[in-house]
Amino acid sequence: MKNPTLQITDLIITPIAVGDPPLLNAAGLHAPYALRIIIELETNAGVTGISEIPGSEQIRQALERAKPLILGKHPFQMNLLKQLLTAHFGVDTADQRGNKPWDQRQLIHLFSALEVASLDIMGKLLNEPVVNLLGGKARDRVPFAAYLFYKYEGAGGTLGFTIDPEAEGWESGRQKEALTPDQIVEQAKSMCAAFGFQSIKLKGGALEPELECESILALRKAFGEEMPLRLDPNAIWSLETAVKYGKQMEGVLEYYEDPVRGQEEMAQLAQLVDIPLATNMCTTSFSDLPGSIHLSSEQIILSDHHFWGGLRASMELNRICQTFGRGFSMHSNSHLGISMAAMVHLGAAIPQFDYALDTHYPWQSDEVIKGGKLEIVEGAVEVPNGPGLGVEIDQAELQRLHENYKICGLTERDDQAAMQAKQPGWEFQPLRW
Ligand code: GKR
Ligand code: MG
Repeated sequence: MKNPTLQITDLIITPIAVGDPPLLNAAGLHAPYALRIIIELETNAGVTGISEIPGSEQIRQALERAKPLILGKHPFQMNLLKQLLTAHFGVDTADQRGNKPWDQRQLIHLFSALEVASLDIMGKLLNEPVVNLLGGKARDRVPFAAYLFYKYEGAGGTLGFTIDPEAEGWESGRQKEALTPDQIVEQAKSMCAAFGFQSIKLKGGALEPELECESILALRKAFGEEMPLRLDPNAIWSLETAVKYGKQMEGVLEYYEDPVRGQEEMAQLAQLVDIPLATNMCTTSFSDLPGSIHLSSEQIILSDHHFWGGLRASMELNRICQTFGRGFSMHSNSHLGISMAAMVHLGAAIPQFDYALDTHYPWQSDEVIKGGKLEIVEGAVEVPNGPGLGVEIDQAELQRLHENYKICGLTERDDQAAMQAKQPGWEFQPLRW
């Protein structure tokens, strides 16, 4: 159904702060709130498309600046919108990504925000789920992996770093300290019991490599050979360290995610350790792919529609991985149900599905969609059936989380500052061990 008069009439940008537990990573510690931005793209057809992206004041301001460029434009003409945005903001460069575990480039956030909302509008007008706009379902249920973190005790958000003594099940597991291999095994058991995950990823780069390797070996012992395991030190290990501990995890890890920094080191490591290497830090854009293929630096590329420019770009990435014999999976950051729905539509549509996808979803108890959190059953999420993304904003929750944002005092993700509040003088080191 073509509607030549369809126009964008408004872009509502709402920054929110979502309770997030004190999770440790290479860059420091998660603050009590994770920042997200919720987008509502209104049209003259009375249909509004929604999307969710990582929050940052810089990205929020960029969205505000993008607004006059896109008002009055057709919401399906993403190629034109991209041209306008690129002309205005200039292209993202590789070093804008930054050396932290997450991506800080500007344009990709804008594209993703607009493209997902545009697909949501399209789906709503056609009365079809987004997955059908991506070519239809290749599967009904999308498998995710348990995502374990070393952490301090506490739930984050309004609970700060304290615990809720009434909490039960995963709600209690979510709040517990995990700083030892045994505590990591306990966290894994609690998370897998609650959600039925059938793969496990451990966020590394937080504690001594020896301890992280011990945790992987303890997980293997506790869950047996059937449970695929992954470790992600977020590129702060030296080649020597990655080889030393990689050797101990050969035959144990399903994949080794970004142990070292940059394609050259990943390529060297690939020659020295017999574990497939995965990345969301060394190969992060289409322009990085030729180098990755040429050097054979990674065997698995971790997509993320927030960072690769949307759902259709991620479909293209999946096709390229298929063409060049590379595995494909998905990266995540702390997020809510709108992002989750988009990830599930994409995960259901990709022709090549190799590995359960990453998600931080169990760590966040807040939600911004009506009906509460999407269910994870037996480690998988069913594709929402409704039109578009199949999820709707709960406006009362959106306002509550926006109030959180206004009072929490955070405007950018800063894991180093959060860590310094616990350990004065702590500093992020791009090469730590
Ligand atoms: O949430 O702390 C975290 C992670 O470290 C995240 O920021 C990373 O981007 O999960 C991500 C990864 O796989 O590198
Ligand atoms: Mg990673």
